[in-house]
Amino acid sequence: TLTPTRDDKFSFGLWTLGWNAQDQFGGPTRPHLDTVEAVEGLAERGVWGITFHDDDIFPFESTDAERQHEIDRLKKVTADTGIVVEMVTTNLFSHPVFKDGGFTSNDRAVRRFALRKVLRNIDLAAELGATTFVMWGGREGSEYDAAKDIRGALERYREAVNLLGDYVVEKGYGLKFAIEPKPNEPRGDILLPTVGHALAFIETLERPELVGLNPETGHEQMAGLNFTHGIAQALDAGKLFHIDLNGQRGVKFDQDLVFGHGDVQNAFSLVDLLENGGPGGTPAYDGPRHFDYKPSRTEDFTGVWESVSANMQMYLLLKERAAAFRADPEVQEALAASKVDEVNTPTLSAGEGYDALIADRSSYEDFDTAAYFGGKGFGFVRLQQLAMEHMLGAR
Ligand code: GLT
Ligand code: MN
Ligand code: MN
Ligand code: MN
Repeated sequence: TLTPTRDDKFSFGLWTLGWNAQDQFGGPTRPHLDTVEAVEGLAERGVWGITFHDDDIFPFESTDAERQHEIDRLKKVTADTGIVVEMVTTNLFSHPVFKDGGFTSNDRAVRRFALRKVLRNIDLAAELGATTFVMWGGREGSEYDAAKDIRGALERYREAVNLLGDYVVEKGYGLKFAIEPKPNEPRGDILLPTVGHALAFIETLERPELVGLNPETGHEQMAGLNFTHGIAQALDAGKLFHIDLNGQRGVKFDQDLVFGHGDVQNAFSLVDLLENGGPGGTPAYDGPRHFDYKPSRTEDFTGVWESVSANMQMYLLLKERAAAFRADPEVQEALAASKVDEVNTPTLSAGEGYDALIADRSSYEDFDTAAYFGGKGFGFVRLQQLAMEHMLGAR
């Protein structure tokens, strides 16, 4: 069960394993990884899908012929391997022209250029059969409060997403958009920094139904937030359109570790939610299990491929552990003792309103808080210990 297959719907960004490991403090430690070699290696390892930015496939200033040549190579290798292009995104952050953002740069000409770059790549996404178009606005933000009118920038963000919505609807493309929040890095502060900020923004759009989220594990955890909680709220809002799985250890720079190599407890609860959190213990999310990580700078290509497999192994291990946790009668009993399922019972009875609640003396006047609870605890620690024992393979 720990051998990845296409049915697991694992997918990888080409910029992840393809990263040459250049960082702020030093040059690349690995050469460029060619698209064809990357896709073939992924296919051999049971991967189902890939994702990419325009600039991952053809360099920023490619001629039309160079661009088409690379697209043709990609089409051939996906056809040969059966790998699906499930998501496409646009690079609006690497080139210096985007130093103050793409959709929200103070410079209007840059914003018009950014929109054209995205529109062109939406055509490519549709042509390749992608169903999700991610928008990670890494350069949309500021370092200095006086330098950015945040409300104006949000207006421009909205103007951009509304225009892209018009475009896909009028072209009849089967694409939906997924906004990827991140609190900071590369900008000092990025717009739409968390799942919550992005959810609120989506509701201000002209076509909110076309726009959801692509939350990334590490990005929420960089803000000290609980990723599983964020995913649960995205599901509650019907906005979990896509996901970026990786690892992060606490509030610091974006580590992009292998999934599960960061906060493993939170990874366990996440996999449990995704796989078993739907009605009657069915999957709560049926989209791609997409990894957005970076093979550490210390690794050579052997290590790169080890890390590709490690992401999938961690996911499958946690899935297996979560299933064992759910199936354990002792866990079932502990869950019941902790009243975990009782939160699904509505607080009011059917047809009951505030008048009936106020008339119900047992709910207040006759509710003896001391006698009722009598110092009794919820037993959450025991439940957590059982979860840990399952997670560590001790049960
Ligand atoms: C970049 C970023 C990721 C985003 C990618 C999509 S690009 O690598 O760090 O989190 O998901 O634009
Ligand atoms: Mn990241
Ligand atoms: Mn990243
Ligand atoms: Mn990401």
